[in-house]
Amino acid sequence: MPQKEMELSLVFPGAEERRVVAVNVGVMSYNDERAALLRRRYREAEIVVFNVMSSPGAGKTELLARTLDAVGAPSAVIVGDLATDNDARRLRGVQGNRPVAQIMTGGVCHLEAAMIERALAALPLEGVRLLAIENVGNLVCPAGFDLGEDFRVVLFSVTEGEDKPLKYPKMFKHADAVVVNKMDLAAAAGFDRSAAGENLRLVAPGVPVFWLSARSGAGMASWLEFLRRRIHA
Ligand SMILES: Nc1nc2c(ncn2[C@@H]2O[C@H](COP(=O)(O)OP(=O)(O)OP(=O)(O)O)[C@@H](O)[C@H]2O)c(=O)[nH]1
Ligand SMILES: [Mg+2]
Repeated sequence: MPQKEMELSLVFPGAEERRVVAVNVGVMSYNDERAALLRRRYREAEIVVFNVMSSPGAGKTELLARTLDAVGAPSAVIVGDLATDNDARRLRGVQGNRPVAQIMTGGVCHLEAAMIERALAALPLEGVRLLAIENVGNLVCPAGFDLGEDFRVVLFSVTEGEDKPLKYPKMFKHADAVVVNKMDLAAAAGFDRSAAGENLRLVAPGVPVFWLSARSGAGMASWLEFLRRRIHA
């Protein structure tokens, strides 16, 4: 987690000297403190938590809806969007009773630990073993904010191009698993799987990669197996 994002050199009107201001230090360390408390809280409740990140529309909600229905562990979801509760409604599960909290961030392009704390206050977690956090669709900002999660999953889809790991390295470098989604569209999109695999190896060597279609279900089995291993670890 970066402790200092950047330094700004400022000259204030009327001031004699130039001041160097470290921007983000306070914000980031406050977030890290809240995230550490969350991590402790998840441990005490014996809940496994993962944070799913991608660009808008890569398929986070589709993947989570399919995954949580199939994984075989009681689950809950916190989902962040700038506006609407569309995704929360999609994630309630086939019975419609999965605990889901929608965070509407207004203009904020990522989730922060304090937002998760507020969402948890209204989320019944009795008996829940797995908590999924769907972050705001964005391949940049969410990477910098620890949410106390056990592991991070980064998604990209075949229509976005093979070079996404090279262009957004911070996001991919900190991933514990990568999902390449919409493989049902790979041929139509002219997607080069080996180039994408090579780019991932360059940026995130050794990270497990799941090539799947959340829509058709192809490739879901090994992703589900990965999740089950994490739940029982
Ligand atoms: N063909 C195909 N379409 C998919 C797949 N996964 C998701 N989609 C479609 O892609 C669109 C976006 O999917 P979402 O699950 O809403 O994507 P998201 O990442 O949650 O989007 P935001 O929350 O807005 O960032 C929807 O129309 C999905 O049905 C897939 O594997 N194949
Ligand atoms: Mg979504």
